[in-house]
Amino acid sequence: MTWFTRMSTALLLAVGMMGLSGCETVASTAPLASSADAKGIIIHRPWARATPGSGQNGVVFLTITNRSDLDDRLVAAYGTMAQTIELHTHVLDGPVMKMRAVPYIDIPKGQSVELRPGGLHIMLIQLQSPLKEGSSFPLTLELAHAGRMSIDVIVKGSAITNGQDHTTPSRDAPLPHPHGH
Ligand SMILES: [Cu+2]
Repeated sequence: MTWFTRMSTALLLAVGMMGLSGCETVASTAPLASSADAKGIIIHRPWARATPGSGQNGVVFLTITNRSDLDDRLVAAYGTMAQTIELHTHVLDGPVMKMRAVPYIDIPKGQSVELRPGGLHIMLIQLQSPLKEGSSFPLTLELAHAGRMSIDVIVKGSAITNGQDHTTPSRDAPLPHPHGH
């Protein structure tokens, strides 16, 4: 579970930068809320798969919780680690899962939306350099109402990555859920 320890540390850092005291207590406390927090959007566990070489594509997964009173949507992601960053989903095309770019990802009020292997994800097209396990990189998310928020994405190793194939359904074990709710 070393990746988990690393991720927890980095997540705490990211949470600290957002002025939050921990994701369990965000809604009721957060006395020094950042603008992102004031708008009730919380990003949980952002992570990316390690990539073996350069000139490749990467994928970012995370969970977005909307504790605001407004339906929101993720409309874009920005960063310098890749030439192009898109929002993607997977759709079944006959027997084959394929990726499709989507213009936005709805985050309804009061709900959490999980970007995860085999489903919605943020696509990093043409990485500037490989994503190394244990490292992290900044990413900016843009939401229609909440605006832009910066996060740190943790790079995890992936035993199941086989070359370019991220179009097949993932057999990843479910992520541990650190907060027991
Ligand atoms: Cu994709």
